[in-house]
Amino acid sequence: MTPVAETFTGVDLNQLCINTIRTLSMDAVQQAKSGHPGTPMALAPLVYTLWNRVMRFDPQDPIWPNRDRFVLSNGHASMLLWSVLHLTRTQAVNGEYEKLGHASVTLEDIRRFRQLDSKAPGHPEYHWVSGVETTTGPLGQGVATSVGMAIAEKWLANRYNRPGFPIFDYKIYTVCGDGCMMEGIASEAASLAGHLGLDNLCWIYDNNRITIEGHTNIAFSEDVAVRFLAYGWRVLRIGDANDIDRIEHALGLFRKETGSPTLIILDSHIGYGSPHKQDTSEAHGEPLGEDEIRLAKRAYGWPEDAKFLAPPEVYEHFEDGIGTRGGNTRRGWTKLFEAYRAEYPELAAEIEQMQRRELPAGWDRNLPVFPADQKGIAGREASGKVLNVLAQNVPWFLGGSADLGPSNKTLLTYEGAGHFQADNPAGKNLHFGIREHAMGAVLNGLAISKFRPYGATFFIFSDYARPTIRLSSLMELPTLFVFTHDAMGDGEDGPTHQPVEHLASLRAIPGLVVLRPGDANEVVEAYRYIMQLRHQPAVLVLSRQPLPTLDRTRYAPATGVARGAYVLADAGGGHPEVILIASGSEVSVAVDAHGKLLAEGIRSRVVSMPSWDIFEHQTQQYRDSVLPPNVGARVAIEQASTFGWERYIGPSGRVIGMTTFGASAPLKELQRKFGFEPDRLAAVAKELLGKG
Ligand SMILES: Cc1ncc(C[n+]2csc(CCOP(=O)(O)OP(=O)(O)O)c2C)c(N)n1
Ligand SMILES: [Mg+2]
Repeated sequence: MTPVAETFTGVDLNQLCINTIRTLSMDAVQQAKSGHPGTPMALAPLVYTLWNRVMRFDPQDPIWPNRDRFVLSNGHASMLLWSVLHLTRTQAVNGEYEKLGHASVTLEDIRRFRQLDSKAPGHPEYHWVSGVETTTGPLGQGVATSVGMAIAEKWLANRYNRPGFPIFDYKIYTVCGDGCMMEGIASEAASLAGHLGLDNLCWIYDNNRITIEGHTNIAFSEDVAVRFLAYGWRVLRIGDANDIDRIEHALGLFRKETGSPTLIILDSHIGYGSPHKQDTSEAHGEPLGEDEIRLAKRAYGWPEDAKFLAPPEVYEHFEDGIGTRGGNTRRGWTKLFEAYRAEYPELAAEIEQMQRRELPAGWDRNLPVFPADQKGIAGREASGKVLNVLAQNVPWFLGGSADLGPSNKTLLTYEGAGHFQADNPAGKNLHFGIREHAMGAVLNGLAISKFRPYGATFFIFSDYARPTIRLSSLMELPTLFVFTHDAMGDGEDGPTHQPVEHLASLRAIPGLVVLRPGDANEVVEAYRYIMQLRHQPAVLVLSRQPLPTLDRTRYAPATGVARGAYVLADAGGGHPEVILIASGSEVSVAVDAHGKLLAEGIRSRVVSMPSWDIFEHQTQQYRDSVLPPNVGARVAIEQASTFGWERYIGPSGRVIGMTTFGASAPLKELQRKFGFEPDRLAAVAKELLGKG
C-alpha cells in the first residue's frame, strides 16, 4: 500500500478530496480504455463543495424522503458520481427500498468502471446504482427530469407540511453542460420551470465551451444568461470553477431565493490540470494516456505513479462533512416525522404508503362499469371518467396534457381538483403546455418522487415524448402515458395525425406495457391493471371515436385485459377453425365479422388482444388456450403497421393493417379504403379456409 498518510500530511483537505475525485476519474477511464475524464477533472471542485458543504443528503440512507436531490445531467461525466458516492460511503438499497448493509459503489467497482456488473457503469443508471437519482446520458434528460422533481417537492410540501412541521423542504441540484443547454428538451423544461417559479431548483451549467466536435463557437453562440433571464430564472455566474468559496456562496444564494429557479453559470476548463489536453475536445471522451495522466497528477501535486489512490483522510473528511451534516439532518427529520405522525397520523400514513409505492385502501372504489351499448363511448371518454375517479381515490395520482386536455379528456373536473401553478401547488391538473418532450421527463421526475403521474397527447405525438418513455422503462418507473386519437380515427386531419408505426415501435421497448383497449370496460380494466404496476411504465392507446360497449353477458368479461389477450367470443364447443385477433377499435369489427362467419357455419373465435406485452408474460398453457397451436388459420386486424404481427398469426395467417401512411378523409372512407371492415375481415378468414 502507498504510505498515504505520510504523502499527504499538511495538504489542504479540500484540495485532497478534489484531487482524489480527479485522479480516480482519470485512472478509471484509462483502465477502461473508454470514458470521459475531462469534465470530472473540471467539476471536481463543484461536486466536492456541493456534496460536502451544502447538500442535505445522508450517505447512510440514500432514500430518505426529504434528502436534497443531485442530478448529473451531463451523464457522460459519471465518474464524478461514482467517485463521490464511493468517497461518501453511500449505502446500497434494493428495489424494495431495503438497506443492504454494504456500499453502493466500491473502489473495486471504480477499478472495473464500464465493465459488466460493475456498479460504476458508463452512465448513471437509476435502477442499478443506489444514490443515482435519475438515469442520464441522453443529453437534456436530466435537466428536464429535475423539473418534475421540483414540481413534486412543491406539491408534497403544500400537501403535507404543517406549522412547525416542514416535512418536505428539499432542493434539487442539477449539473449540466453545453450539450444539455443545446438540446430542445432543456428549453421546454426551463421555460416550464420559469413559468412555475420553481425556486427549489438549481441548474449548474458547466460553461466549458467544449463539446465533441471542438469549441462551441462552431454551433452555439447564444447568450445563455439572457435566455434564462427571459425564462424567468435567476442567473448567477462564477468565473472560476476552482473557487470553492464562490461556489458555496452562489449555492447559498440559491437556497435563499424565492419565486424563481436559479441557473449558475460556471466557467470551467475541461481537462483541468492536463498540460496538453486542457480546454480541448480531446479531454472530453477519451483516456488521457498514461504519460499525460502522470503530468496531470504532477500538476495536482499527486504521486505520479499511484493509481486508484483514495487516501483515508478523504473518507474521513467526507464523513466529517456530508456524513455528519446529512446524518444529523436525517435523524432530526426522523424525530420530527415521529411527532408529526402523532399529530397527523393519516397524513403520515399517506407519506409512508406513497414512499413504498403502495396504493391507498379503496383506490379502485367507484370505478365505472359501462352498460352494453351498440353506439358506445370513445376510449378517451371512458378514460376521462376513470381518471376522475382515480385522482379522487389516490392523492398522489395526478397529471395533465400537452395542451390537449379537452381532446384527450384528461382534465380532472371534480370539485377541488385545481390547477397546478406557482400560486396553487395543490393543483392536480398539470398543464405542460405544448412541450411533449419535457412532459415525459417531468412525468419521470414525478414518478421518481413516488407519484403516480400521467401525461397525455395525441398518439401521433408520442414520437415527441419517445426518448422519455424509453427512459421510463429503463428506470423501471410506473409512469402513465395516455395517448388518444389512436389510429385512422383522426380522419380528416390526415396522415400527419394518423399513427402507423407507433404501436410497433412502442411494443419494441423492453418492459413497457402498451395497452390498446377495445371498449369502455376494457379501458377500466386497463387502468386497474396499470395502477397495480410498481416498476413498469404504461402507455394507454385510446380511440377518439365511440366504440360499441360490448355486452359482457354475451361475451367474456373485460377482466381478461389483465392477461393481455383473451377469448372474447368463440365457436360453439370451443373448437375454432379460424381465429380473429384484434385490438382497440378493431375488436368490434372482429365481433361483427365473427357473427357473419358463424351465420355461414364457420367456427370462428375472436381474441381481444389489448396488450402483447402482458400476453407474453402469461404461461405457455394459457397462451396456447387462447391461440391453440393447431389452428393455423388466423387473421389479425389492427389500424397500425403490420410489423410484428407474424408472431401471432404464424406462417399461414394474414394481417389486415397498414403498410402505407393514411390519408385525409372521413373515417368511414378510410375504413373502406384500408379494409378495416367486418366484410373484408370475414372474406379474408374464408380465403384462409379455402372457402372464399
Ligand atoms: C441526446 C444526445 N445526443 C448526443 C449524445 C452524444 N454526446 C455525449 S457527450 C456529447 C457532447 C457533450 O458536450 P458537453 O455537454 O459540453 O459536455 P463536455 O464535453 O463539456 O463534458 C455528445 C454529443 C448524447 N449523449 N445525447
Ligand atoms: Mg462542454
